[in-house]
Amino acid sequence: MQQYLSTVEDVLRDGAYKPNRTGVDTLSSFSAHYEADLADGFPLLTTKDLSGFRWNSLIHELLWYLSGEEHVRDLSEKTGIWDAWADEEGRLDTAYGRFWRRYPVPEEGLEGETWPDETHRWMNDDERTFDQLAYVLDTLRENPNSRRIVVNAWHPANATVSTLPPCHYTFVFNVQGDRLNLHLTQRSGDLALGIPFNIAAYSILLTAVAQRTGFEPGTFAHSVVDAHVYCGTGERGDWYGQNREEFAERVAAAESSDEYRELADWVEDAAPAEADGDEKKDHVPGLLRQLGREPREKPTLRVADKPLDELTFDDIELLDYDPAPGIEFAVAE
Ligand code: THF
Repeated sequence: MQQYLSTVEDVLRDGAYKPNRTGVDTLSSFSAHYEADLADGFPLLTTKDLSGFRWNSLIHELLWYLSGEEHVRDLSEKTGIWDAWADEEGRLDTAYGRFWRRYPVPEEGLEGETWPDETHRWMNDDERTFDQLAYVLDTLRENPNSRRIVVNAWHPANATVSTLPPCHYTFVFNVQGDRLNLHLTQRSGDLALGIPFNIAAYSILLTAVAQRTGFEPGTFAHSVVDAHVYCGTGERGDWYGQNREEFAERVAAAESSDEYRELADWVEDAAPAEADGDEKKDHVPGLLRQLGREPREKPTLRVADKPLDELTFDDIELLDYDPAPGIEFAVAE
């Protein structure tokens, strides 16, 4: 996906050096936007291998969103990618599915407000929660021209106490002709790790929802407010701040894959070594090597034709995927 590589290049060249709560510094840009037309194929990155254990993690993460669970107890048996943010009982506020499937509804509102009662169509039985995904599927079937087909994972009050409020916090479905489009807004995006998973997961969701409502999968559009590349802890991270201009100039000058590789080697040589335990938290050299790779033919996605709530791992198939080798990045917590 060329648009992904351009975004990474933009952030490495123009991004501001920005330390943050994780202790792993970043190069960060405001407002990245790109689109992928699913009619051209499934936009899984081909410039690094996302099959095998990475595909396993990203599919189980999506199935977990769909499940509505507010804990990682079952997800943890399949992948550890969410474990760092859960409490001892496995609970976490960023459990997207909790908001997608069970968004809290007040008992009673202030004067002048209206809220659904328990018998309302999309309210879940026995709890004051609302199933946003059921609302989406029904509305696409009954009133496809609606401009209110919004799913919201952001709860302002919860966000102030949560250890990690949702990053990709709202998405909107939009019908044009026979095409169903999805626009995702993300407040914060880790370009090396999270974003490739998000592109894949929401493209699968768009495909599955389109199939179930009689539309062709259309465009996946992604807006990322703070798009960043993690560049390491301690002196390693500081180095990018101190050498911001020279590094930016070198990124701007690199064009061929050999030049990107040389630049990655220069960074590895010039920047202080990562501390023990912090290896690969600097994503810059890996992304520079990735920038030197040509995107390949897009793979094909096949999703079995059954209700969303019955989808399992084997129902989501990846065909004709021929990626470049995988790249190892460590996650900032
Ligand atoms: N925090 C940070 N710093 N980056 C993120 O991408 C991120 N997430 C979630 C919550 N906080 C975040 C967690 N999602 C990987 C992928 C997604 C994650 C966390 C980690 C990861 O390490 N991926 C590896 C494969 C690891 C595996 O499969 O075990 C990779 O190479 O892709 C954004 O949603």
